[in-house]
Amino acid sequence: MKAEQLRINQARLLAALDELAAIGRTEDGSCCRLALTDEDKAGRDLVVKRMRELGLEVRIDPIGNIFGRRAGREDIAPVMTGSHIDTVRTGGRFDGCLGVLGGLEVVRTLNGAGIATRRPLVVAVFTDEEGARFHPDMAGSLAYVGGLPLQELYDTRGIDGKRFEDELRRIGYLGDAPIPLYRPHAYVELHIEQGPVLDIEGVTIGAVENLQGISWQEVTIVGQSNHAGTTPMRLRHDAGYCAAAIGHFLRQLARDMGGNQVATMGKVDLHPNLINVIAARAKVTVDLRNTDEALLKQAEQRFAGFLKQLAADEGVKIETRSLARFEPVIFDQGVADLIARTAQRLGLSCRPMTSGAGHDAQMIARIAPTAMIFVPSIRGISHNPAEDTKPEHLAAGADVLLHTLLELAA
Ligand code: HGY
Ligand code: MN
Ligand code: MN
Repeated sequence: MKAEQLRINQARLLAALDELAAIGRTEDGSCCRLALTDEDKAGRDLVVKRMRELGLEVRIDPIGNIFGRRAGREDIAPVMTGSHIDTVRTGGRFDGCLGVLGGLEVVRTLNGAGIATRRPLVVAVFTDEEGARFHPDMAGSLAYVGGLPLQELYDTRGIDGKRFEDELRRIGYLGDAPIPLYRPHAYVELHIEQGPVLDIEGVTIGAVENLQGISWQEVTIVGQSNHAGTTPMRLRHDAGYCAAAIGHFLRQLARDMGGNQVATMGKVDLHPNLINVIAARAKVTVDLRNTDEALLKQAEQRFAGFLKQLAADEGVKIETRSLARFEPVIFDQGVADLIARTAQRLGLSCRPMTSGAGHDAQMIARIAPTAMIFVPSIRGISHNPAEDTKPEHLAAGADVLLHTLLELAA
């Protein structure tokens, strides 16, 4: 069969996605494989096994990043694809996994057709993309490109207090490959959109040209615990109220700024967290994002000003700690155009996209020409067990990946 007639096998791809989704499934149907947990290990073990069955040379680096390499006719810089298989606590079946298993389905299709490529192909699984347990997000790919010193990553404590290096060693994925093992000729990542745009517009493929900036911080408020019944309102230093005020301010801030500004208070921990005690302490996380760096900075500054005023008004101490800060990323226009041309050649509707979510591609873009392929998320739902994408869209995304990689590896 001629290369351009090649298509991936949809049933095989769906079966591979279901097989991985079963690992770490919780009773509400979520995929829960937080980075470096036993569930993450089980997912890694499965993917490594499938890579070996496909004849890929499997290498693991000291960050726990996994690489499956398919030899090319020439031993030169490879074309790389991949993503992550760690999840948030309420993960869906496709976030990250589609990029990894889509890459393996491309390999399976090429093996079946006996097609050799000039350049080697590499399918990568990057460690701790979600950053939900060990901040920041995209930690594995960030360290891979030298944006985060290895020792700093190793000493990072998770939200459960465990050390990154100890957990990586415990699950047996502290490898010895050099960092970076490969400087790819190009990198293309297939991922669900996780937003509503493609679904609402009825478009099948997104050629992702850029990705918004991300600012994560942890805010610690220290007030004074006191009796909920006897303490007059004017004498309170209520950390619980301050946490609520922060959530309200963030919503107002995003509304006032409009445009692409988004703001989320995702995690709230109160101490002592009891009905009749004014909270002594509160720890909240703040996720600010914007496609425009100057506006993201403005959002951060307005938030900092609000915290200062809140501390003065409430007589509490407020400290912030940055957990992640990534500027907006422009992907390689040539690779994005190739994705769009490939989609058109395959008769698929396509439109340029901006990514609202962070992805490993934004880090690999620092060392290689990079872009992403999006497929629709039904109702834009993600980080939620209801995350869903039509089977034909999953297959369409993998077909665009197949032909984009073939062209880049020629
Ligand atoms: O946070 C993100 O955007 C990604 O899901 N890690
Ligand atoms: Mn993802
Ligand atoms: Mn995610």
